[in-house]
Amino acid sequence: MSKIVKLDALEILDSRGNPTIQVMLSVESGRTGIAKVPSGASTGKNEAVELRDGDRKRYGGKGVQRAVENVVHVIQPAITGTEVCEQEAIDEKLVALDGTSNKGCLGANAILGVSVAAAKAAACEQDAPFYRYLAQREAYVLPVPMFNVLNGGRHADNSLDFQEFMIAPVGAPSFSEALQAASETFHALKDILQTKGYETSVGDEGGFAPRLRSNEEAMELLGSAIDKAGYQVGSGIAINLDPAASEFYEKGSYVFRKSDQSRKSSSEMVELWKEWLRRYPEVYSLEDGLAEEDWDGWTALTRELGTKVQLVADDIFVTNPKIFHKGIERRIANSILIKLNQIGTISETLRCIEIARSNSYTAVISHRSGETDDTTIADLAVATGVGQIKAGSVCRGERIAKYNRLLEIEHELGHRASYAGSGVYSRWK
Ligand code: 2PG
Ligand code: MG
Repeated sequence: MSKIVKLDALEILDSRGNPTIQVMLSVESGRTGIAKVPSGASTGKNEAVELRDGDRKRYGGKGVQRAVENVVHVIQPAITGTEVCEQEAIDEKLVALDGTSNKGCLGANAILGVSVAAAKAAACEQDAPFYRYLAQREAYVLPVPMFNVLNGGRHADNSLDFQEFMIAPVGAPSFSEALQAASETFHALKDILQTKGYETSVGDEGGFAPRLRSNEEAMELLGSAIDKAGYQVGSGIAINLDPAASEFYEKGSYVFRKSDQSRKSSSEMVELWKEWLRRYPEVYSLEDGLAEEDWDGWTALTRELGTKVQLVADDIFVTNPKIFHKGIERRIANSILIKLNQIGTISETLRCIEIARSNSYTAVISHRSGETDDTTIADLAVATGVGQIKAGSVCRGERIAKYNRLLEIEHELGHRASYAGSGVYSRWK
């Protein structure tokens, strides 16, 4: 047992060069936990509030000095003396201290930094790796990684309306072989893009961001890359999508502004997805196929496709237990995307995963498009055993940090580690 004795915080930069917060929390024994908070671009409207200074003279208003001050001057006095291993008590205190329903007072960035730094310090106190501190298990499952190798939407300045085209090596025997398959496919894709005269610069999540003619062309290129790398499209490497449809939803219609300017109603979008899944059976997971406001559309989409494909709710549920419950009542989706900073504490994040489990929803642990070298989500994926993670492409240090951490965990666990693999995939076919 060890009590929290000190909190410190500082403004650092994320992978887009924007400010974010780092929190350091120390306990009586002198041990410290450090957390660096990520930041999204295609954010859901109901996400917990990321507190920014709004002072245009610094970082275009994106500074986080107020969040830093909240950690040092408001949160520190309130949680000093609390047992570091009592995560729920710490998180409850943080939520109560903030006092709002969206963490808009202290900032979810400040709160999450403290929540995660506390958990990290507690793990250190117990001399346990972080995943083992979060959940003690006999055997651990390494997640199927979804690599976002073609970026569009808000994450890239190109002609793709859909945000993420991901490859998921479901057929690999182990996590390390999944990573290898993804890397080989990524490089095969690069060769193909070069041969076709496309640019090979990368977007925010490390995927290529070429000016392709259409979303369909992206699917074809991925199929060719998987093939060129020597893997089976579908059974070896599946293709997953996050079109992030909230981003192109305007006044009740879906408008394809980056490509052909066409417009679709909600029911036409449901038809589009039915057609896509017929045409591309290698897709087992579709995230945010519809917008966060389009609840009726989501119910219709789930009715039509919910037994055929994993329908992941990101913007619409925003890792919020209350909203998730409402969504379950409305029969929306069959999977939830888990992003710590959408809700702001470890305890509420774990609660969402529990709700998913007890309602037969799957869960996918996720990074944000603005990241740091923090690897919390890798440990969280292994601790919870959800079997799926998305942490960007096989490129850019802040993405690779998560995958390398998973390699480290796999190595450390040896035979006690299994790989989720096609078990995830076959459930949806
Ligand atoms: C998403 C995420 C992460 P952002 O939409 O799922 O890939 O993007 O962090 O910009 O919300
Ligand atoms: Mg998303």
